[in-house]
Amino acid sequence: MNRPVKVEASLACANFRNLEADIEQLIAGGIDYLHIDIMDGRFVPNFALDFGIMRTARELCDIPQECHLMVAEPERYIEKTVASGAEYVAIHYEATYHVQRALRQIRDAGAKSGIALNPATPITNLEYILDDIDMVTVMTVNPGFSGQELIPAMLCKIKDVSALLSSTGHDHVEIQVDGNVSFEHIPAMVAAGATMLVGGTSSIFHKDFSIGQAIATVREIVREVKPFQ
Ligand code: S6P
Ligand code: MG
Repeated sequence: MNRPVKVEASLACANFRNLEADIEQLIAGGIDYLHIDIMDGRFVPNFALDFGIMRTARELCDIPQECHLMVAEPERYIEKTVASGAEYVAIHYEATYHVQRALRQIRDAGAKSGIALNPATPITNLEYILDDIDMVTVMTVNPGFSGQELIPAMLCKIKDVSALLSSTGHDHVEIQVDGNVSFEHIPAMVAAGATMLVGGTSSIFHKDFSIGQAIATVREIVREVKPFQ
């Protein structure tokens, strides 16, 4: 798989005391997507962003938005998420009884469809929905919080998803990685096949770097990666 790697900023990790300043830096740094985490306090034990934040971000910039719904029964919110400006909507495999129908609903609403897998969810669950997805999100931590440690087995999972997509003629499906996408882990993630990198506190919003420096560093690291043979 040889596709340009997209660099994304996880908006939940931005400085909400001065969101506009962070967004200006993201624009200047040429970030590819804003990753919007929506949490309902039920599917995950936490709350995060909402449609209001999506609209605010749209008022501040044209950076495309990509929305990660960490909510139970996401089918209840798909149209609203798309209407709020999401180019991609990712739902969790574990969050609905009717995964395929919900994926269709995303496309019918006019967005690209993503399926997110919790760390323990096997990739065999993708087998019969490959034609219904534009993106697979490999959760490299358990969803719900930023600042967690990578689960090492997830590097193997990225590679397995990549092999599954290649062997079934679904190379166009993006592989997103979400959770502890750090400067240190990016080489292994990209070498394994990741094409969309969600950067939070461990890269794009790293406390020791400016946002501009962080984006440039991520791009530099990505350029150096040699794919697995
Ligand atoms: C986690 C959420 C993620 C985080 C991101 C934080 O539930 O889906 O998008 O916001 O992973 O990044 P980091 O670098 O702090 O792990
Ligand atoms: Mg996320």
